[in-house]
Amino acid sequence: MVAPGEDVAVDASADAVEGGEEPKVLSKSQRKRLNKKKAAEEKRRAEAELSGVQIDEDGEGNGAAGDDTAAAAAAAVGGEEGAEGAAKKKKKKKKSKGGKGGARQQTDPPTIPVPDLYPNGIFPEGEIVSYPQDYNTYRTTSEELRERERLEANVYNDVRRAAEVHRQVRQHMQKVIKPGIKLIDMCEQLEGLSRSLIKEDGLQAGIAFPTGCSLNHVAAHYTPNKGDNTVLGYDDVMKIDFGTQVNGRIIDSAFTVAFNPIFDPLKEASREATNAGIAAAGIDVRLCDVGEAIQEVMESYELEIGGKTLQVKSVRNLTGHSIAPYQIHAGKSVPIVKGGEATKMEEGEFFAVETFGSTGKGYIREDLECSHYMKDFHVGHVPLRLPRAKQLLGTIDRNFGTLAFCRRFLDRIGETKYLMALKNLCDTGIVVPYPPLCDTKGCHVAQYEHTILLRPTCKEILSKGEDY
Ligand SMILES: [Co+2]
Repeated sequence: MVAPGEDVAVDASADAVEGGEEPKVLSKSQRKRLNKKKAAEEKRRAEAELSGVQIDEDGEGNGAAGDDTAAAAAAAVGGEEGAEGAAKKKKKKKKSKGGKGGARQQTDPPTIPVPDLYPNGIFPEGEIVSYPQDYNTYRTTSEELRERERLEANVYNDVRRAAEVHRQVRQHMQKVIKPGIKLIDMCEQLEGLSRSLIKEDGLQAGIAFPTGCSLNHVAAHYTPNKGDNTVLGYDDVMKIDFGTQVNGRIIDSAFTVAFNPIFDPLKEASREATNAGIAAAGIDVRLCDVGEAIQEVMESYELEIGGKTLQVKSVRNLTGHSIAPYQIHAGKSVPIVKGGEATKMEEGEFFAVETFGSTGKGYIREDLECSHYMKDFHVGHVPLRLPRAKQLLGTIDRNFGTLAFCRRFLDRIGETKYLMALKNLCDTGIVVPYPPLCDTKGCHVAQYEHTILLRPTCKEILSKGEDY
């Protein structure tokens, strides 16, 4: 439903740019510059807002941008209540988009790059959650910590752009994915949409890793190679795991598709286990405690297949992970069973919280043909004798850097007959292969995953959407 107050807010912003009547909270010097050179100032203003210069006290918003600022400020200042209020506001605002002026509305199917949907360059926040731990309550209101967040405003904005693209891409694909779809076509469609919505720009913005579409007992790291004619079936359980990135800030998020309702409890187990892991996460929280919280929820579910009742198991040798710029696995693991490491989560860290629920052994091993590869993040210069391997490495450096890629990505940029060279790069340790990860044949695995950010003042579930 359109909230009238919100529409007014959006229109007021448009006027502010057109007519020179900027929100009252702008400083004098900002006002001067605005009158001087409106076009250039628009960007500058967005940046000022991003770093929290404007604070809209009444929370009504003096413009679309002011509204965003209000949300950010509320999240930072008001703790749970403020954050929730801000989240609500954002929801309303989203729905009121595409009114007379202000932000543009996405088409169906989506065709407008996300940066073009947010003309002020400010992308929506994820879900804001305050830290539950007693020792963290001071964080909600600390002015010092808010200042620390202002310094990170551009990073937050980059990763939120990647998150908004992830939401829009997946929500469209959820409508498209039906039994009978060929997986390779599905992946190419998803990746094409990611590239266009993020406004792909070399390594500055684009896909963060190949589209995983692992089926049934395959838990992760499967995407079709050229010539793979696998078609999605009614009884398949498919994990769609894909990534977007802006300036190396990665969103890694996944969901499960199954058409047969017998798998509903399996999906729910993983979805709720992931939510439990996210709820348990926090600054100075031990990773083993997150794992225990996940397992407890996961293994409280059971499902019936062919008259047999099966308890869902957490896959004990799969984990979530910390994320750093251009580094999908940055060193810390988020276990999904108890008994893990006591290492703590820290302020400012990004984590992919992902859980895998299985009807099999709950233990995976590498199997099947490899499609996923990634340069070793820490590898230095390695002298190569084979000219073809040298040339392929140059292509990988230019196109993917340290981001993961798949054989199809090499195909689409025109590489042919690269398997020997690729093997050489793997043998020398420069590139690491990531083969499919499989539980026992005949079983089914579900997965849900979000990327979260442990901000100084609150936890932000960056990839949260209305779907999951
Ligand atoms: Co992940």
